[in-house]
Amino acid sequence: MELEANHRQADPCWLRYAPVDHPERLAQYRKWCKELVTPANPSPLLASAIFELHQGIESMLHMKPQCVAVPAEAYSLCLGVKGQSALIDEALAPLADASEDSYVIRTISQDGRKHLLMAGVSERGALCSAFHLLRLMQMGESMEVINMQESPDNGLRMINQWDKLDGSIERGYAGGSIFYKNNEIPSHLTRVHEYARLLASTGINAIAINNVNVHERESWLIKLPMLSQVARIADIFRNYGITVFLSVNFASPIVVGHLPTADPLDEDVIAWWKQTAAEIYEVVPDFGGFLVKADSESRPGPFTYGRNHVDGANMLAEALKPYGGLVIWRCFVYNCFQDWRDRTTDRAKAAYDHFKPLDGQFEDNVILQIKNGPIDFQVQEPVSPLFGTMPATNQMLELQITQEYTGQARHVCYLVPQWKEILAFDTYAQGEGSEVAKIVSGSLYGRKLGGVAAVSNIGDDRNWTGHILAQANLYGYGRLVWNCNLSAEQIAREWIALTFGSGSTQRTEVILNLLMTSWLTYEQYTAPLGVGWMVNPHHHYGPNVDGYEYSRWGTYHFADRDGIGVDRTVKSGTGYTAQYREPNASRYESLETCPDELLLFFHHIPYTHRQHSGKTVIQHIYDTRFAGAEQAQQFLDAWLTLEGQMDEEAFENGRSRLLEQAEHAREWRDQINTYFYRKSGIPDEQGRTIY
Ligand code: GCV
Repeated sequence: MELEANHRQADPCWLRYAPVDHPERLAQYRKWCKELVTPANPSPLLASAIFELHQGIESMLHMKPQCVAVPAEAYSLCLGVKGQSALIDEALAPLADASEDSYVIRTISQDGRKHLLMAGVSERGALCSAFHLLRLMQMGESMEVINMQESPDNGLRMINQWDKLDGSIERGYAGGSIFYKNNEIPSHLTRVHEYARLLASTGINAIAINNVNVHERESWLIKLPMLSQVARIADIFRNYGITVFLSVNFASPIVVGHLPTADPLDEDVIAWWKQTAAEIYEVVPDFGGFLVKADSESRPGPFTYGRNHVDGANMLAEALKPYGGLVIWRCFVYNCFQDWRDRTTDRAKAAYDHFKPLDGQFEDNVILQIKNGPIDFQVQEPVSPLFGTMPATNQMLELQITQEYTGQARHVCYLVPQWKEILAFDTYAQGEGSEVAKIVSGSLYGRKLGGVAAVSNIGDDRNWTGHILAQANLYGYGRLVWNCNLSAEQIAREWIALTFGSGSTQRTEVILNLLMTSWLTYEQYTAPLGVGWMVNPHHHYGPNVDGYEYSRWGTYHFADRDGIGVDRTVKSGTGYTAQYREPNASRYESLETCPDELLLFFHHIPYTHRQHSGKTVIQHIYDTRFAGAEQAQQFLDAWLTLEGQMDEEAFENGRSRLLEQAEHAREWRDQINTYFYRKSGIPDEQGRTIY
């Protein structure tokens, strides 16, 4: 009952479907929406599309469309899937070679009647088209003449939940899990249903529903009776075109199966996984597959048995293959106990070193999931050099929507601009124009499987994401991985219009400016020039210059009285720059060409070194810390001008979070400036107070 009550109040986010108040638009929309032509016996997935159209239209237009099999009105909406009617097939003709989630939205005239067709190559495509039309209506677009076709850029558009069975969420900052409470899957899953709607409306088609750190309790999700509970979740997501995956413990044969080993080459282990896969597909016939974190941060893996990651991944892949299941194998593999004092050991090098030599050896249904950077979702780090270096292996990108290192839903940090930069990064894998976007979509090497996954930022908070503005990251992620060419601003504008309405230009501009400058601002008052971390160990929130949790070997950033930064050059450092192809390798290797924002990631330099901007490093640190803290205060001031322009709860949420951010940014500024002033002994040129 408690969960139901909580559900009733859940924020509809970008699906609020506010009543249309523009009289002309209202009249036009009502004209088109009197009638909804649908198949007589829709499948559950199409039924979701119909439900969404009904709900949206009723809420926006205060009218109920008539559901009919044959149009009778002069104007009608018409929802369908390939093969359903000549009309639909004709509309879909331009998408003959397009992927299955593609769709068209098109107005046509036939027999003196006008139809607005929403036609999907698949049922999922049809659902996406319905959400697209509703989005256009929410944004006040005309329905008179529409002619658009959409195909997703990425096959897998995935969400990773880091939810644990006890109801907590690793790196979750918006309350508890909506999937688990007190070591069970609750009887009411209404929030899960709402979540499926939110995700599907942005184009998401896959979700792993438990944390990649799979401990003993979570290991049992793959077996009955827990599996039948997983099936309830899969039923909900299936109706919204989203396939469910589970994270698995590599040592499950021991933990769950009571075998003496989890050696991937052991006959009993192989048989155990095959049997387990068979059981899973009995209960969840369209199960997506396994997500695996192995040999990383104390999680078990094939190394324990002297095997490699091909042995581990392929053994699971063989078990899933008969059912069309996938193994998504994470490349976040590094030894957190390594001693880096000799300056050749480098955590950043680990993923490439482990995986590059294995190219071409993985089964076709294995995809390697690679974090965007070589370290760990820092506010600024280079793109992982592993992208594009394994032409004969499926690769996908892993992003983090939850803001582990970027303010944890207490600071605003709109991450779409960062993700755009990552996707646009040219790896030169096949010469110029070999961007990460093309590698992970599979198009560069003509691979069928690929995509993007991201760690979710939702919890059971009423507004889902803790900070109201963090909803933009969840929305933006879905939209961007569907269409990587959308700009960060375009996505932000959409989100603002859908969430707050498009009525007030001033409100739109204030929120837009805040979102668009937030990543840079956050970078300005936290760790400088790509050096990373500087957060409190373990929980990763708040300033702590030496705070890296694995700092037992001394400061990871090597700051002393003369300089700072990690020398990752071939010439004198860890040699990491050699993992890039040319011209990236030389660009990062040379101090002359290394981009300023990554200077300390790649080079150890004196505080007096002059950047391309002409400023010394120490002066840059001081100036940007002051500017960032100042900007955070301006975010708050700007937000305060919006009082009365949105519901009180949203306003108050933004106000209190931005107030905390402004105060916290000053603390960041002071701690970092003080640290470097004391280390370097060089005063601020402008004589500002540094404690
Ligand atoms: C799920 C970082 C995070 C961990 C996370 C890990 C991973 O180390 O701090 O919480 O574990 O990344 O991505 O596996």
